[in-house]
Amino acid sequence: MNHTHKEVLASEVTHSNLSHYEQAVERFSWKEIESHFTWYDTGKVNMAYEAIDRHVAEGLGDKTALLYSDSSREEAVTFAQMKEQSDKFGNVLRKYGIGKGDRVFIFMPRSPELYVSLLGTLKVGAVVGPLFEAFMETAVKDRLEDSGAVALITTPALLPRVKREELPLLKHLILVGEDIPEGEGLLNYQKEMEQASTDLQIEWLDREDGMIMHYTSGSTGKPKGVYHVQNAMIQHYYTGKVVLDLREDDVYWCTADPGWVTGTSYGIFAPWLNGVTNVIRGGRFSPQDWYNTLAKNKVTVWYSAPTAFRMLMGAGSDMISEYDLSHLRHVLSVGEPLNPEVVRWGHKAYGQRIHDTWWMTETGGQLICNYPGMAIKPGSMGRPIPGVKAAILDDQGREVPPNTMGNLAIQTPWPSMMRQIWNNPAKYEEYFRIPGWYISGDSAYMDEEGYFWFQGRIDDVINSSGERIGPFEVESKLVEHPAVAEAGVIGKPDVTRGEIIKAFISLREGYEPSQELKDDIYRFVKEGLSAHAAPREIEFKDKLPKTRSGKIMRRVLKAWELDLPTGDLSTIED
Ligand code: 6R9
Repeated sequence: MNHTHKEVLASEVTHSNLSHYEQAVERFSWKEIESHFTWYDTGKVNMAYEAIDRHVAEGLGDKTALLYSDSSREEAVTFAQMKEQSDKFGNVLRKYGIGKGDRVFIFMPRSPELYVSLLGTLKVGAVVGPLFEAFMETAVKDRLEDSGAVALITTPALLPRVKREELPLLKHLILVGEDIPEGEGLLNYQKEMEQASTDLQIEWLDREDGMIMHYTSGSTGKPKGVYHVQNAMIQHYYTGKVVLDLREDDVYWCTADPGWVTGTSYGIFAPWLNGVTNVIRGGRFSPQDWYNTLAKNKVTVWYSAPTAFRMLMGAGSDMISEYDLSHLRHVLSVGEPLNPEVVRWGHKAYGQRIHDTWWMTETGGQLICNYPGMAIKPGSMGRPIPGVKAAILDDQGREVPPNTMGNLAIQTPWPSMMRQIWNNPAKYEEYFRIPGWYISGDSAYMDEEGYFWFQGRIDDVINSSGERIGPFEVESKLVEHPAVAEAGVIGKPDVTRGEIIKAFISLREGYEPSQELKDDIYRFVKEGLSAHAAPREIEFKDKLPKTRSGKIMRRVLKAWELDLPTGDLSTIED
């Protein structure tokens, strides 16, 4: 395979840019970045201190940390208020004996309380686990059970999705909102906060102590608990500077929910480690709402995702003139391949080049990026940031020549690299099976100028609207439906969402294919697992292609779907 990519966005390709990059790489030292932190001298660390308290100590207490809004609420929280609130929340947790190393999960829609409780959890040294609000019963239970969470912060509306009787370790539920039910283990956030002292002794930690867990999907098995440690803050801080280009007076908006890694690494940590004002908008996506959020808050740096940009592109350029977006200085994207067409459209529509960035839940922070001052080649994820070496390896771990597709790999370690898959050391080892390298599971190639080009996933993981969905989790839910005998799930290409979930299903005796049945199965997954994991397309089949060992061959399903040759069928059942 040979690719030549001549196209580069106007006026940005100069050799001085490239040599600027080489120089940055030359000069780079992670040690130098570390010297920014207070713990450089003390050796003891706490993310919440560096993100919030430190700025108060340095006289920025009155600066706005959080600019929150949704359709019914608007609030500005200063760094000093954020410190005080999170200190209080830390004391609430301490009162119930929760501390260092305990897992505390958060399951609620975005709100100032979500951010306060996340920071307060970190302050007592507990490991925080944010869960996306759309998760239903099974998804919530699997994650709380695997992590052994002892406390959950949630809302009365979401409480019915928490199967407490099946979660013996989950002792405390802290409920945020109105009409808080009473009962054993149920705590009222507001009441607890009213009684809590603002005087908190922060839990000082080692750099390798736990900080946050995000569950993410692989191609087999249940979701994996990706475990990150305090040390990750080096990467969050640094990439906030050089990739997000954050400066003191910036107003920054990351559109991701904290239930996904982008919503914490870049929705919480990077902006606050850099002391900038962080915009959080609750509620659902609409083009008007988003443009209004940008205009009203005078957002300068905006981090979003290809699906959102595609939807904005679909809504047309005309409406943009109704909003004052003149404050925008820097726009970035992550989560899925960013189509060259979208980059070109963004350039015209916003006068901004959309900077693609590549990284994963497991990597904890950005690794391959387009960053300010760099020539953008639309369709490319960019180049490894200084301090990071990426390569394309064949299956034996040998680097392949430029323009050859292979495994996208990162040389180990880097500061925000995951340190564990919770309860699953074997899974963890799989990523590092080639000594000295982390194998991402993505395939890509590198061109002669060191730019990386995404090609696809090597496994069966589905990426719908930037959210990673493991086919196994969906298939497991599907077979719980009384009509479903077997199910195989694939990602089907979709113009807006990147991929949608398509399920191939064989029915049990006595059930007949029908539209009603499809609707019912869709609802079953939506209500049992989550809306984003529900199959928007279902096809009934008498039989599914399986290996002799009984594994459903998703690649055959995919080939059927895309009208491609089915490839090697030597392991198929019959
Ligand atoms: C941060 C985040 C990771 C997977 C990753 C890849 C895909 C992310 C991308 C991209 C093409 C980009 N991905 N960024 N694909 N271009 N710029 O998204 O983490 O949810 O764990 O997803 O997403 O396939 O392996 P996560």
